[in-house]
Amino acid sequence: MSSLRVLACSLPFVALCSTGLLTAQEPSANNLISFGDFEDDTQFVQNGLPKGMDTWTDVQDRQTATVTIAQDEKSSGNNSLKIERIEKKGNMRVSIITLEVQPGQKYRFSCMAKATEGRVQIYIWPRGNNPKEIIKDGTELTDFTTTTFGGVVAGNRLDLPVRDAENPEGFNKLEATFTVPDGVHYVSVQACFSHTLGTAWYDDFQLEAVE
Ligand SMILES: [Ca+2]
Repeated sequence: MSSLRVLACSLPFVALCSTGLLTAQEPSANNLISFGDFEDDTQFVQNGLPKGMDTWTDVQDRQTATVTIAQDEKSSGNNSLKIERIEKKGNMRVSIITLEVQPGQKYRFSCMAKATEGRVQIYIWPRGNNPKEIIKDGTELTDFTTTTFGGVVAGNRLDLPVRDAENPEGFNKLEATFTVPDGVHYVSVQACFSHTLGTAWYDDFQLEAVE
């Protein structure tokens, strides 16, 4: 009898897990990224992407991926950012936006991401007084750490190999905290999906100052 009761109680929890609802994150009122959920159609003015977003690839002579705002998979609302690889070779990064930050302040970054293979990656590039110039002297974010299951950090990059993810078939939360080093006044956030075939989706970008 008691085991039946336990089973009955656990069923709704299992149902929630299987739909991925438990992995969604609550929007933060202090989010510095204004269109991180990709739901504001009025922002989609640049190549179909939100204003301020741009793509970058190290294979300059041809396109190795397509980048769109898509509706087929999403963590919130109707839309997500979709990177679909055409070729295995090379990087494809999408710059979300450049944001002003305060030296010495701690920040928490998070987003939701899924991919059919390979790894989803986030770069957080430090910038100095010029928001358009990436610091190229090896400056790294201070105490850059992740709490994401299966996630690893290297330099200014957060990686989640799909095979190591808590939910390999669905969206996973990528989360990291860091402190802004002296001399850094801006960061640019990039979603990256590289050196693989397949498709990745990103949604619900957040960056907020924390205590
Ligand atoms: Ca969304």
